[in-house]
Amino acid sequence: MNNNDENRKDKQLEEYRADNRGKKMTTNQGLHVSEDEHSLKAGDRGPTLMEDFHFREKMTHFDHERIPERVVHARGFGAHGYFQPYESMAPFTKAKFLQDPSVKTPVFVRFSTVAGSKGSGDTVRDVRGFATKFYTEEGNYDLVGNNIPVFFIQDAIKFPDLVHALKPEPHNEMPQAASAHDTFWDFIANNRESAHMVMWAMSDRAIPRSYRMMEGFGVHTFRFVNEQGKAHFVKFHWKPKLGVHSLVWDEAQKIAGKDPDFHRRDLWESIEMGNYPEYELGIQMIEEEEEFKFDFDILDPTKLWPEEMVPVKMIGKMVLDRNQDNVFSETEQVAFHPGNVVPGIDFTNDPLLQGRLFSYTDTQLIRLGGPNFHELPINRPVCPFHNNQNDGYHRMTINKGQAAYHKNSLQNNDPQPASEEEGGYVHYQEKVEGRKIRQRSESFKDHFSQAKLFWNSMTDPEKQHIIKAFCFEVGKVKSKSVQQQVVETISQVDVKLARQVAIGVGAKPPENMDDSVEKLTSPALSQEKTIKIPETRKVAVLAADGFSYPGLNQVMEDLKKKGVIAEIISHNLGMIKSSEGQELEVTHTFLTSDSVLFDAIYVAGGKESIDLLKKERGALHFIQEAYSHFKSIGAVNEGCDLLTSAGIQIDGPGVVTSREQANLNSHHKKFIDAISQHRHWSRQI
Ligand code: HDD
Repeated sequence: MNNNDENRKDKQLEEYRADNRGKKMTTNQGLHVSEDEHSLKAGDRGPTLMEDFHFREKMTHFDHERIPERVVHARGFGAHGYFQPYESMAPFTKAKFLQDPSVKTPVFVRFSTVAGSKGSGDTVRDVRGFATKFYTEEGNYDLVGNNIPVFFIQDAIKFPDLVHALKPEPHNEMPQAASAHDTFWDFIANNRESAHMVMWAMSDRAIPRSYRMMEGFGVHTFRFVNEQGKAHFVKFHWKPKLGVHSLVWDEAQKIAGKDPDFHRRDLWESIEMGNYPEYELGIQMIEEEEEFKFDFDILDPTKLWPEEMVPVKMIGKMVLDRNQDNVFSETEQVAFHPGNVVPGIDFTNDPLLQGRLFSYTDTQLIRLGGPNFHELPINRPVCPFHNNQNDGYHRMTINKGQAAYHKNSLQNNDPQPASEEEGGYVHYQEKVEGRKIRQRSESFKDHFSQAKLFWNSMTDPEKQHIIKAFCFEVGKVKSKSVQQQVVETISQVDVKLARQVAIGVGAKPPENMDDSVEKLTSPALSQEKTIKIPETRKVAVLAADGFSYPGLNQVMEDLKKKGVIAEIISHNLGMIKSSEGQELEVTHTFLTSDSVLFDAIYVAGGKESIDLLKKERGALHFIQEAYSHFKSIGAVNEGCDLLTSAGIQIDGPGVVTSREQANLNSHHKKFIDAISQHRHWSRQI
């Protein structure tokens, strides 16, 4: 196999693909099956016979179809693609996949939610996993990150506690896929290292609009090591080409009922349509000599490196351009591990990272049923792999020869370790010395400065969303004591925030309201300054029989030119007929769809159409709900009357209307600009 072929993983997977179409059915032994609807019985009303091997095999396989879901990140969805560097990173790392801008490395990415079970909703308030497997010519490199750059805890030994607190409570297994319950908030109030992360988790970051519109972070500080052995501390970022955008909380909750698969559907459909999700890989680097120059410990995973202090350099791009063939074989069986590294990328002493290096292999053993999960098609490296490990459940390879140990003199079949020059992995020779202690470094003890930095960097609407999120979550907590403790914890971040939350949940507001401390900010933390473009946004066009064809046809064309996807919503499926006689196909009805599944609404003109829509409660609800979720609303001619009937203020923020046929071009341009803004927070709801 050509090591530089960007399709090399796909070609490898092809060897394992099976296509049942047009084939005759056999047993797993290859025997042709003549009958698949009746078990073998003694007489047509008699008992089933034990000798019915086809029944036994079919039923046994079915009985064993499930494997344990992941203990965290159970619900996920993957896609294939490639990564391509912009320039050689040789001065900083010898990792081969980061050397040559002409080489594309195949990748498989799995996005996930953390808390919910495999069948839970996509749009719950949660951290999102963003795990990437690079199939490099030097072996698999896994960047197992999240969409939030910091973590809840500093030491991996606390991970089981965090997860036990977050997951549904053990006595009644509630609530599903939600952190709004007593044990989670009890954990937060009593483990103050979580203060920074919980600010992110209560922010809009935890309810992304799409996997295509969220950032990814490696979280930990890793090391880049170059050919000469010089190291740099490095943090990894994924920056989405479409910008970072979120849902509003009410919308997210409704989508979880209307379409629990919202995020996976969005990813799947975008790839099917050729709207390939794209992310740039960015790195922040710190010289080894500068390790102690910051007012936070750069090895502390509850701290980020403010981008204004340590700029992010974009070093390549990742494009997801192929959907998986089978979710179980790919999304479910893929096994990530932050310890899967390649020469040129190394670890640091971050105690969270160190513990992760144990946990991931361990969990795959129970999840995938033995030590040979690396042989599963999705996990196989694209380069050859040889060692003396053998046997175990589900071994696929047939290792030839008498001796399976190194060193041996009987045969020359034992793989030899490679020197560093030959690509052998050599750990970075950091000098390490210390007493054996169970203790946290003093430099890890500031839990609030960056939580404050995050809060102070938010715009007003973002702050309002955070306050509401706290009020919702802590408001669901039953223990008054826990509620009070949470208020006290967040008063360390911001007293005004704590006061608002206290009022919201009926707790005692903080006594000391002095917030005269210096308010540092990092503008890069706010989503408001993100990329704002209309591409791939979804618009619901409301129309019925008697719509005005020229206007609707033109808006559909203009939206399409800008990469906006428009779908017609009406009373029934089938065709609607314009007043001029032309027909258009309806995509969804008011019953099968909902405004929460769209980014914007457009009401077509045409008196007859609007008269019909005015009688349709679903149409009015569509508009009112979209308005209350701050979405762009466009209307032309009689369409404006429907907005008025829905109680919408014409020409308020993000409401783009026109009654002049001659001005349609500029009207559509304004509507598309409004869609690019994502949401119109200045709207008074
Ligand atoms: Fe983890 C899965 C990300 C801390 C133990 N983790 C998992 C996945 C992601 C992350 C994206 C899903 C991978 C997939 O799609 O299959 N985890 C993180 C990040 C962390 C983090 C960004 C902090 C920086 N994790 C963490 C700690 C531990 C674990 C501290 C334990 C010591 N994580 C696991 C696990 C999982 C997992 C139990 C469950 C399923 C799996 O590994 O394959 O081993």
